[in-house]
Amino acid sequence: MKLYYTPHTCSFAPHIVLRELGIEAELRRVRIGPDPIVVADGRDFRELGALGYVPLLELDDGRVLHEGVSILQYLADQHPDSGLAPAPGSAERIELNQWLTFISSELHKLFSPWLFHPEYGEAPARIARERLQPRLALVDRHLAKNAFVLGERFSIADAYLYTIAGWARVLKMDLHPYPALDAYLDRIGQRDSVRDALRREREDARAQPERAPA
Ligand SMILES: N[C@@H](CCC(=O)N[C@@H](CS)C(=O)NCC(=O)O)C(=O)O
Repeated sequence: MKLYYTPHTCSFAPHIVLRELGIEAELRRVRIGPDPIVVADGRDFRELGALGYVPLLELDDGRVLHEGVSILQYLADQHPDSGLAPAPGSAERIELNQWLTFISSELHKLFSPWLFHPEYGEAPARIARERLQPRLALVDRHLAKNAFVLGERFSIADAYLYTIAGWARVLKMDLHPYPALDAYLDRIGQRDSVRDALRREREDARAQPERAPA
């Protein structure tokens, strides 16, 4: 199995889940942007994913999975005993789906033009700052009452929320209005899976310097 990833991006969520599951996937670093490449061999990354987005998960049978939310669910569903996702069809699974969709459409896609597309100018930052406030407040209210997104237990939604909401810190947003979210980011950041994934991405970057674009 190969995870196509870029440091500091949403691909960190499936990487956390791989570490939670103890799966030794190969890491394939991608330089995203207008001419995305697989760093190891300089291959045009759009040969694998038309939009040039990470994450992609290449399975051992050659299938390539895209869309972070489905990759997270694929990994969890392959290992139902992990408890990383409730059983398909259950009420808890619907709750998980709601949260994954919320994180993807209401948080991730507000942050990402701001974070990854400086060519769009100031507008994405202004719009994101404004629209993120009520969304982060909603998350904060939920985390004030729940240790994890689904309550008492870590799930794939936490891997995703930690990754995306963590961008607020990268972008130096003031998190004082969201103390429960702030504490949650500290808490999840201490998990072995998160620290291990971070360490592996750093080691990979050191071991595999980027080639100049062809
Ligand atoms: N719909 C995709 C979006 C993934 C996505 O936005 N990936 C970002 C990094 S967080 C990316 O690769 N951006 C490259 C670009 O915008 O060119 C998913 O949810 O997996």
